[in-house]
Amino acid sequence: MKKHLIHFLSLLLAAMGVLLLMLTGCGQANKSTSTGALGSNAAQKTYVAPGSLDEFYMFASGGFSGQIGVYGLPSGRLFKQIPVFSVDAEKSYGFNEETKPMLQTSHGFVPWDDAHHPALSQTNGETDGRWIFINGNNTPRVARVDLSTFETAEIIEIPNSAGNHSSPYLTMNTEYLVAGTRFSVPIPQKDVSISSYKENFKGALSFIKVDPNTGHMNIEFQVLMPGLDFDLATCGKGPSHGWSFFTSYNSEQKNSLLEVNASQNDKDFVAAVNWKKAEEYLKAGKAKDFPVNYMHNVYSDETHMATSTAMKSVKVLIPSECPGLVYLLPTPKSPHGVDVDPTGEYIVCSGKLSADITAHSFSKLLKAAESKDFDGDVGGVPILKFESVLGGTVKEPGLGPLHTEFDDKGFAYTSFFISSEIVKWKVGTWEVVDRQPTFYSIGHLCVPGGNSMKPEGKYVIALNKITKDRYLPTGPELTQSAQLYAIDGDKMELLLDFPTIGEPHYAQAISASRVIPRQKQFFKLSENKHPYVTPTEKDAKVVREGKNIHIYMTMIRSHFAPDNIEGVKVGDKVYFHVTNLEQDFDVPHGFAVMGANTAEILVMPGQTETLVWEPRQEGVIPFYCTDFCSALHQEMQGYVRVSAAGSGTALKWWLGDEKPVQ
Ligand code: RUQ
Ligand code: CUA
Repeated sequence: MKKHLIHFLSLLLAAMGVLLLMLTGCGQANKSTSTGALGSNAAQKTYVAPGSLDEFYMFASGGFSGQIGVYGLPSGRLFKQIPVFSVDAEKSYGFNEETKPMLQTSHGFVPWDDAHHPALSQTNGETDGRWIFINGNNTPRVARVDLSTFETAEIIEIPNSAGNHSSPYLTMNTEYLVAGTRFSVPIPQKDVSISSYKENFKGALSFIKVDPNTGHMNIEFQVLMPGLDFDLATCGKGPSHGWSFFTSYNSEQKNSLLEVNASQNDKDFVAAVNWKKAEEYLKAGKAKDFPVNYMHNVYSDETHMATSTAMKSVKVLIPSECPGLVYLLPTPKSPHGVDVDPTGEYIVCSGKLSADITAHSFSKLLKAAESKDFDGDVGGVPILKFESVLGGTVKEPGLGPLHTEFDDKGFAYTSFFISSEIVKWKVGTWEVVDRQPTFYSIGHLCVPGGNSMKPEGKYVIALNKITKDRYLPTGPELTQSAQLYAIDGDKMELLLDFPTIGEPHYAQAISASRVIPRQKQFFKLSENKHPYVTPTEKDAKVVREGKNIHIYMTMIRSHFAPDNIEGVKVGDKVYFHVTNLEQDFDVPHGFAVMGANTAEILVMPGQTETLVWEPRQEGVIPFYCTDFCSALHQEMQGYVRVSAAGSGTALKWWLGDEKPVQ
């Protein structure tokens, strides 16, 4: 019976595979790689022997998971999930008192977002291993993760935005990151008919300044564009440094049935913004202050707490009042990715509905702008003539181009969603030199440093939308997945499939050697400025303030201090402020108490975290360490006595044979 079922399942899977190949059109390409991972020494090339380290880190967005997954390459091993926009019970992110402010927005506490595009910080056009930024798509936000701790250090909300999709993309020295709105909306928001789209809706492009030392973000200005849908973006480098480029669709400016109505025009636009010019206009006082509401949340490694600040205004530049600030480049057709090649000259656009890949020339753009080679305008933003800015075309490379990255040898790699493949072509000659199928329906791809001036090359990683028959089935939802290809030879070679957490919309990778030297191993206890720190066991205490009880507790292998507490009453609010006294690498302790309506806390060495518990029943309630920290981890436990609301039980606490303190 079981055997039959398995046989039936495998037939079904095979049939699904065939069907999918027909649907995605990758059947043809499939033939050309019957070798691939099977026919070569692929296993050797991805084998990282036990105890050895990977050569690269890869940071993949989790899409609807809201987080970042950290993987090693070439092994594809998952190291960590960094909580960014979504609460994470494992690390207590968004559950403990310290990190709750990170998820504050002008809409209140928003415990989830849709994270798409990680961006590694760069210095001189090269990835530097300091920070990684990522967008929250739904409630517009940008986050910065510190790569010394692999923790989210800052989240800034973006006002006047609705769908923070074309974000975050960095300039070559991380001076700015840009964030374009996917949905145009009334700015300022107001109650109008949706069908007044053309007259009332606008799209804001935000320029967020990044402090070169601290990484702190600050919305420097916004450019108020006509009502388009801004999709993805990139920033210039080398000669084009000082400019940013945003793809857009819906040049038709429709507000319903976009799959048809926004696919009418042959060409949509790339908006080219001269941000150095914008800085001049700012200085000249050309910006208008718009009243807005947004939150700016910063986590401190000194206080081990996040703070949330309400912001009230933003500077806005209006293109029609700022000549030379922004131009529109006609671009075939509903472009998704826009990517500047490592020389900074070509702006490569992947038109989802275009047969070709179009590259604009930056030097031609400058000339066309200078000679006012215009072809009309949209809402006061001049359109440059297509022919005047065209740099080159890759003719009919595949179906559904989405995104392009570059290697260190002058080649480009473009993902094709519909034909489910990666196509390698030469920048400048525009000839296709290789193609490999992906399994299946690739979205974005990633070459280590592939959007910088100095790509590291070696691999391209496909970030796929569909896996179907590639993995063991796991119910209705199958794993999402990435595929690793070697690109150091003339031909790309498929080496490895590996599953990912959430949907990896995009990933960036970097040599591990650029990240490892910055690693923090523990937090110095002597520098802990948490308001409820307990620096030694002697300082442990319990303080009642009305109905609030603050427990200053420590943890060290393998006990809590105090571990017996009495005098808590039903109706109290108990704050366990727990400090991990360890001063060594990789020794977190956890803390959980029965019936708490929140997650455990997982406290790093030298850190303080707070768990809030509101006991509802009388009794003696245990708590314990959740992280297996020593041979006596299981003994790392304690009790809280909970008395009735009106009882006279005195507050007291102790550890071992100590006399109770009261
Ligand atoms: S993205 S593939 Cu192209 Cu934000 Cu999802
Ligand atoms: Cu501490 Cu287990």
